[in-house]
Amino acid sequence: MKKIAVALIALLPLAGAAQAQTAKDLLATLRVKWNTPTEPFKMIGNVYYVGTDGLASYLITSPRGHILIDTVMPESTSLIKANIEKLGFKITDIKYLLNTHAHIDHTGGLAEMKQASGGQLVAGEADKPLLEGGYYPGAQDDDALKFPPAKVDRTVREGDKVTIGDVTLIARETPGHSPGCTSWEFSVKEGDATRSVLIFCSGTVALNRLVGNPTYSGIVADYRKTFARAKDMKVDVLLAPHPEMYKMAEKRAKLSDGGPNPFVSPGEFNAYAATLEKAFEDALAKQTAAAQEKKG
Ligand code: 4NZ
Ligand code: ZN
Repeated sequence: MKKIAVALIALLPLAGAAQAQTAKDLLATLRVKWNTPTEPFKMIGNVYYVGTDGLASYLITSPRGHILIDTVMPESTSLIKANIEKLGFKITDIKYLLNTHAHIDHTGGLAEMKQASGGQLVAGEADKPLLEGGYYPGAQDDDALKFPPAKVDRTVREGDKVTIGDVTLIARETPGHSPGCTSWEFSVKEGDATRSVLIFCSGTVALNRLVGNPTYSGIVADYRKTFARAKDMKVDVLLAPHPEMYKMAEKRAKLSDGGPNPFVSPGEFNAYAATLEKAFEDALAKQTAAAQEKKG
């Protein structure tokens, strides 16, 4: 994990061909954990983890059909399918496929899952061209980051709802990590309690260029808008596309019958977003300094 973080940071000042090569090397390292299987399990209420050891995918079930949020790398779609079936659910009962953001590690199986389930793909409006083109924003010709394109059936903006039976998910615009980065908010019943869940899109800088030739125009303002909003969002259960973002493994190990649900962690999202904001401002300062140095 440390090695990966260092690699991501080291990557930031690079541009063009050098960056493409590094993304490829980085991907080769990340792919190992990203493609390692893990047992699917019930997290809370009607929310199930059906991802891999290193990448999340969530199944939200209802008697009227299910919602799948994100897939993983293109080569690991069979792991997601097997996990869903292992839990006793049917792929063909998936009515909606939702996406947090259009990056290969979360979209790789969308086209295949659409085909297999017959479900409708719903995503943030600004990510539609990326999903339908199968490329990383600002890196159209980087083969390492390409994924199978998937047709978006419905785009969402702030406050739009996706409903199936008694389950309603609300789209929250949290742009920056990708232009259409969409977090999904909903509530679950846990005994007598109702908990608010947020599947946060992401707020890391990762491969994004913030200055000079930015990944997309307006990226800096978008990140800042997201961090500002995060401050007053009330979230009981934080979930995200990368399981380490909310210490999934640690919490999973604490799951027990009758005990408090370890995924209930009010305030964790706000604290996590504050660390992301700091990391973003640090990365912005570094990228700005590197760009100035290059100019001379
Ligand atoms: S992400 C790679 N989704 O921004 C791709 O965390 C996407 C990410 C990280 C790393 N990559 O290709 O190495
Ligand atoms: Zn991403």
